[in-house]
Amino acid sequence: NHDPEAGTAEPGTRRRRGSMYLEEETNKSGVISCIFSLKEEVGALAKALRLFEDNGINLTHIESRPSRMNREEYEFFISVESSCSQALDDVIDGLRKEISGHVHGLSRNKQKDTVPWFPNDIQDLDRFANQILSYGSELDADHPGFTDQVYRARRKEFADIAYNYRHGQPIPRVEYTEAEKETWGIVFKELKTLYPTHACREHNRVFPLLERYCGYRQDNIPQLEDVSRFLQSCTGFQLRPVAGLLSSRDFLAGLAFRVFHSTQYIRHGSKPTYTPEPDICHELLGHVPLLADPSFAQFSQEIGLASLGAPDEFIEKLATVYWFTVEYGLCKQGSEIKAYGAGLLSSFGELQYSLTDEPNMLPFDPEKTSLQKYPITEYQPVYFVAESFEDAKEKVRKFAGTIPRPFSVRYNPYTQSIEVLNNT
Ligand code: HBI
Ligand code: NLE
Ligand code: FE
Repeated sequence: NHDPEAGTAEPGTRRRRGSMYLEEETNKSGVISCIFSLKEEVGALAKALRLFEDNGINLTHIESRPSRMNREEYEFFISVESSCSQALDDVIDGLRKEISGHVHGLSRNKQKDTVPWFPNDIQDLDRFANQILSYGSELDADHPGFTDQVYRARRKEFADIAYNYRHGQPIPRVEYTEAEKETWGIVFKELKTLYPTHACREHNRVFPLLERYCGYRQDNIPQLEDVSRFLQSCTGFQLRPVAGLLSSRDFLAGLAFRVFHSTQYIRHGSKPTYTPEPDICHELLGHVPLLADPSFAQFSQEIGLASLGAPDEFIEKLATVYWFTVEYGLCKQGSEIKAYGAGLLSSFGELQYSLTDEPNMLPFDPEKTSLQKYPITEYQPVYFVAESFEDAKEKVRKFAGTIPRPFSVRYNPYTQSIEVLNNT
């Protein structure tokens, strides 16, 4: 033992030193403790400890307890000096190969080891209702509706519907005002002229069905409840009213359950061809047609599943991938490039702009795309072009595999809950 203090330290002192280590960054993984279990037999512990000796590791703590998972096993909890952390990683690998029981490394930095909370059950989504980031009923000062008292009061009504909504309830129907219907009418009419040339084939395939079954018309704003039922019959996706922007983590988590958080209010009538925030035009004209497509629905859910319990840095990357696909994606179809991103399909102005030679077009590659910075209140300077939906899905799946998460997840549609797998 080369620690000059180790031999003389009182138990109390030791604990204080332990907490100092908490703030110390010495290596990548930061593992300084581990738990391993061994079959109860002669020499088992000695064999395991030899691995530590061979790697020159000085143990500072060891204790044992009967395993609660397996009656024939004992669990050993050991700690090492933080300078041995790198070597401990090797020993943990060695233990995994050589012993019959399981091994679990513990990081000294608690923060690193903690998995962020995520909804396990579809009803858990009720907890997001009042975690709106901005807007909601509080419009930012640069919003066109900021000084419009009528518009503000109306936004509050919509926010209240969303706050009071609980999973399983029908989405309350809204009687839209003449002014609101007029705004919808302009957006609807103009976009419809662009879809045949600018929208991807999946969007164009579903759109007539929405006109037939869901009341998509220039003079009618469809009801979320009707659209949600239609979607459920196509892909199992359902809509859930939301008061405004959710955090990326919350928003993506909904997708894991095939729940799409949808605003119900409409943009301010002064600027129908582009608004930076989602509104009912964006949800119904941009998102809904693609959520009715099985392949795209699966793509969306996979992004959601990848986000559950992921570290913040990864959520940011995933949100960026979402941004450049689901919101602003372009896609090759035949010899042409078409829009499948909802932010494009709901903005007459940007949809036109996106297929001119003004913006930059780069090939979609999650590794690179996830690092691209983007503005949220103006037309995108850069778009990423996918080879096809299937190709984008495959690439995102690979990318999601790089997520540092000590478990994997699967959605059980029968119970509408998340199953957590190989969680050791
Ligand atoms: N919240 N309500 C709502 N609607 C969105 O489309 C939305 C969101 N939060 C974040 C978000 N979109 C994306 O920009 C990504 O961060 C996931
Ligand atoms: N810019 C889009 C529109 O005007 O419909 C909305 C984008 C929401 C992310
Ligand atoms: Fe959107």
